[in-house]
Amino acid sequence: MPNVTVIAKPLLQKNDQIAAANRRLLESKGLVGINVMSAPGSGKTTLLQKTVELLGPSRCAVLVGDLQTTRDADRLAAAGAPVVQINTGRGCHLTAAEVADGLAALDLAGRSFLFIENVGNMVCPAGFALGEHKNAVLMSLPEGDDKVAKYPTLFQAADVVLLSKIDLAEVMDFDEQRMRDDLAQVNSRAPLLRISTRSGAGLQAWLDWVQAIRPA
Ligand SMILES: Nc1nc2c(ncn2[C@@H]2O[C@H](COP(=O)(O)OP(=O)(O)O)[C@@H](O)[C@H]2O)c(=O)[nH]1
Ligand SMILES: [Mg+2]
Repeated sequence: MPNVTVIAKPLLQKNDQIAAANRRLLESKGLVGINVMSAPGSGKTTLLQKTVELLGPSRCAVLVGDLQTTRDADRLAAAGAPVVQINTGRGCHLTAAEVADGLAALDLAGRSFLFIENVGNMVCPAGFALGEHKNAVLMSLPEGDDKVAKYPTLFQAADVVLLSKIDLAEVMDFDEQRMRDDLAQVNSRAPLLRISTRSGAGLQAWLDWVQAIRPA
């Protein structure tokens, strides 16, 4: 299948070049970038709302990708940070070029953290670098304990895994040890943080992880 290789490789190379330029831009302005990925509904926007509030809106900027609507941008703007919503139409993930356009529309001066909420999807986002320094992958407890095993590529890309909505543990059948065993098979370096934006559990550990990020 040489044609597939010939076509796909330059596309990914181009994306990687733009991602590298995005990373340089962030570093020149003193920011670290965090790419937040998960299935739709895992709690990305809610976590970023809390994160912006707790870190301080003046330290943060946010890009958010969805196929349609500005609903997430509206929620994140209410938390006080500058936000750009990227509508991908049919696109199941953000690209580095879309992030470059988003960065151009954000005032990054004096800020420390760029959070990128990727399009909700457990497959496509992990294949496209955006210029981030770290990848945060959420999975929520109601999604079921088999998701790491079923979607390993997403979890392989993670620098941290957030098990979200742990306040629902009592009402769900979720075998956490099974999920941890699956994670150990695909990614032994990413810490697993148990969080709930509802109860506040684990949020300090997440903030500590974010604030420890340094450009590579
Ligand atoms: N019980 C519970 N619900 C949550 C938690 N975090 C988010 N949710 C709910 O999950 C739904 C999806 O959250 P959202 O942040 O929009 O997810 P996203 O699609 O990944 O951005 C919303 O109804 C949230 O209120 C949590 O920690 N516990
Ligand atoms: Mg969202």
